[in-house]
Amino acid sequence: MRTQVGIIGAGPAGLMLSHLLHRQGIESVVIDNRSRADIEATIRAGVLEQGTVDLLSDLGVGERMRREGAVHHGIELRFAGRGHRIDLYGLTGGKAITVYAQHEVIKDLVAARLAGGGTIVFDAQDVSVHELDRTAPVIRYRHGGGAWGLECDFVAGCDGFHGICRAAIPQSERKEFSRVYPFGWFGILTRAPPSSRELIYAHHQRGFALVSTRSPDIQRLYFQCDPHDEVGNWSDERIWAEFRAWLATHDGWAPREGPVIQKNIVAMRSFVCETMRYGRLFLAGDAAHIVPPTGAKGLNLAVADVRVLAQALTGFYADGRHDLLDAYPETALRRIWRAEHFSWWMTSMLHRFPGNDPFQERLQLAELGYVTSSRAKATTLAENYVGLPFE
Ligand code: RFL
Ligand code: PHB
Repeated sequence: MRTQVGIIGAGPAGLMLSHLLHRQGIESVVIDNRSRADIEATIRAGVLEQGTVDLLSDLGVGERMRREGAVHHGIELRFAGRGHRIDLYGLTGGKAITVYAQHEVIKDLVAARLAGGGTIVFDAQDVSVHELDRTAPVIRYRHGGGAWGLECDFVAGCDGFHGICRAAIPQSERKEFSRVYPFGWFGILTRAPPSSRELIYAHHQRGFALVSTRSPDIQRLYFQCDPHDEVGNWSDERIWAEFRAWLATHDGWAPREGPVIQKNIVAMRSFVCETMRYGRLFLAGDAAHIVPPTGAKGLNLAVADVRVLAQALTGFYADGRHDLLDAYPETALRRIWRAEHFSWWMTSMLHRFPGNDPFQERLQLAELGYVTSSRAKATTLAENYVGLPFE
């Protein structure tokens, strides 16, 4: 088998890349080690930046998102028992975010790619990459009882944080930066109508909580937890008691409660792998970087990476240019480090750190007070949250 670009991973990065390449007449094959049902059912992100929304629409895969996604013009920061609105729309000259679940984006991207004649290999096993420093790298994998080799011009490593592509870059060529946070997020889906028209990011003495939505009758909520805790330790009653306490306001606000239909615990880390290229292998998305979800940036960054990578590959195939491919890591890393900083800042401002002393808590409250009273500081939050313009 042969293709122009072999893409490992059918997450947002890999699927978007294959759409972007297809639009330019460049062939690709996407290979994932999970089943289609599995990738379409994994609950993750919810917030899409304006640029991500526009790109999905440009690619002709935004129809259901426009119909079912919810456009939000603001978010609430809640602390010391009071809510403060950040007017994203007003502060950014008319930009907004769309709340539309990542697995719905995945469903739309997979369906459109298959309908357009694209090849996505699901359930591949023992995926490995070879000859990356030659002109014809090879992806090997097992599928349907047979062993396969896919020869390509380039390999796109879009296989997430735990994938095999980053590890295929020799250690001596990689510089990695990381921070593991001493807390996780306990996430639930609950069958109840939205508690609030906009997302609520809440700072409480005992920790951070977030109120998000999925649809008119499903909510997504999170609270900060011990990353080593287990979901089995948490009954619905115990979960709701935490949300009620952490989200309480002086005027008696309470979340709308319903049966908890899904629970999971997410670890929190920041991570960047510098160099996102080795020979003919290019990393994109979570394979190269991780942000804590507080800034809602991970999926959006994955999309921004492949936007740059697709332009570079187009330059190569259309005009024989190598310069854009050479510049890919540097171009992508500028946006990545900005998003790393924003996500770290939001995380630091809103979470309780173990051993949080009263001094640190007062600093957080001072910063939250400033963000919600200074137009300049609120604009900093707003323009990063809706997504900075592409270069
Ligand atoms: P993905 O989505 O992890 O996809 C990688 C794909 O690669 C496959 N794979 C392999 N395939 C073949 N061989 C192997 N050896 C393979 N190993 C792995 C996997 O099966 C998978 O299908 O990476 P990608 O495409 O880079 O996308 C990244 C995003 O998924 C991630 O950054 C976001 O989910 C982060 N995130 C959020 N991002 C946002 O932009 N907005 C949000 O509101 C937001 N909220 C979140 C989030 C992530 C969360 N969790 C669970 C970490 C909320 C949460 C709770
Ligand atoms: C979500 O809806 O899952 C969500 C929203 C905002 C975040 C992270 C996750 O910052």
